[in-house]
Amino acid sequence: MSAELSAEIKRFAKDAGFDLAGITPFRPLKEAEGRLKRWTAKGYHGGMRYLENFDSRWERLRAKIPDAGSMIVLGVNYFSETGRPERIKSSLRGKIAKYARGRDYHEVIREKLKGLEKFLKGKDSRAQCFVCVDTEPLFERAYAEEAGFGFCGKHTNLLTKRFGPWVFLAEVITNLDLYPDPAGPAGSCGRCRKCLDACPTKALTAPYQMDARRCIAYLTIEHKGVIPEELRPLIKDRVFGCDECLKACPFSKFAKETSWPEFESQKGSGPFLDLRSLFEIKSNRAYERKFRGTPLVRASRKMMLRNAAIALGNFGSAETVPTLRQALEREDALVKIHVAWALNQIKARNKRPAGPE
Ligand code: B12
Repeated sequence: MSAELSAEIKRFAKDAGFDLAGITPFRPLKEAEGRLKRWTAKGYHGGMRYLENFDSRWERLRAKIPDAGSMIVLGVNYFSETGRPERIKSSLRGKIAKYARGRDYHEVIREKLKGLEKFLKGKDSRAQCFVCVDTEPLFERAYAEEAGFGFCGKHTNLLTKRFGPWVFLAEVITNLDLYPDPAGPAGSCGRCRKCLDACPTKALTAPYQMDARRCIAYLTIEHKGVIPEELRPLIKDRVFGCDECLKACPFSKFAKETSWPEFESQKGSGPFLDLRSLFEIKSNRAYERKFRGTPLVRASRKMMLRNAAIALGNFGSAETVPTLRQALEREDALVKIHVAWALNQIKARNKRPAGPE
């Protein structure tokens, strides 16, 4: 086991721009697996069926490098407050969660991980590596805890003392025999319940327990069907993801501007989309072209129009009626259902006598 090589790898990762780097054994995490099974048994994962096949996916991952025993865990601070002055009228703005405002982190981080892989192979020609970011069957937050990054908060996200919760996680699995870092001192949220109280849809049903079927991130990005009517008003103007539990977290005081230019707002869609102009995107291809290289392509055009219709319904502004009426004629069933709901909301809002809410 090489302590020297391990230190060198972490230095290289930091020089390459990673904000956090640590090493932990690559091994199954039985406790987290048990939690995942209990979670999916309750149906809390909604339509994210891939979370049900953890065991077979894990076996396939292990088979890629049968003698892998180490994992290099990386963290990237993505918090960004920079941006261009907002030109979209406030009643037409659909909000994007912070993680999705710049370039697609999967692509950006994978590219950097490849650099790390090259470095490892240069150090030892027998080195085999597999790079992961988000999509592999790994409990990324639990491994990050083990690598000493911090601890899991009641909102279920990893909290770090250097950047708060605003970090992406990524890993390199390798057969190099590396020296593991000690897990950080056990942290705790104590009695704090700010994230649970702040969740607009009460998706955090208990500390460390999320019912994804109510989470705005799930509903706007992963869920492909109709959004339950009772949740629509609570979504407000959020069209892609949600940050409320993280913003309410006291650890957000540790947030600092990212040093990754790719995650600055001006490199992607930015913090807001013009809801009306989304309806001018007429084909899936045009949608993909417009948002290529950003996380927004994770949602399809019709999912985004569904989300936009909900936001317009919540704004209740009569000026968007012509756009919505046109969509009611042209779009398919999923969009229509939400557009019809939005038109009803606008009608109800504009019938009410003027005056304070
Ligand atoms: C599925 C998924 C989602 C789902 C479900 C979220 C969830 N909480 O599981 C949805 C779509 C809702 C989602 C939303 C978001 N996600 Co997401 N998501 C994932 C994914 C792909 C898998 C997560 C998973 O395995 N869930 C399964 C269940 C069983 O996990 P769990 O119940 O939360 O249990 C874990 C912890 O809570 C903890 N735990 C559970 N119980 C207990 C009890 C105690 C006492 C303790 C101490 C700990 C603890 O241990 C478990 C194992 O780690 C990961 C990537 C990955 N491969 O890990 C990204 C990931 C978790 N997501 C991420 C991000 C950024 C987000 C959003 C912030 C995006 C946004 N702004 O819209 C939101 C945050 C919402 C939230 N509060 O979680 C980051 C989080 C980084 C971080 N700092 O933690 C990850 C790691 C992706 C990445 N590579 O960076 N996500």
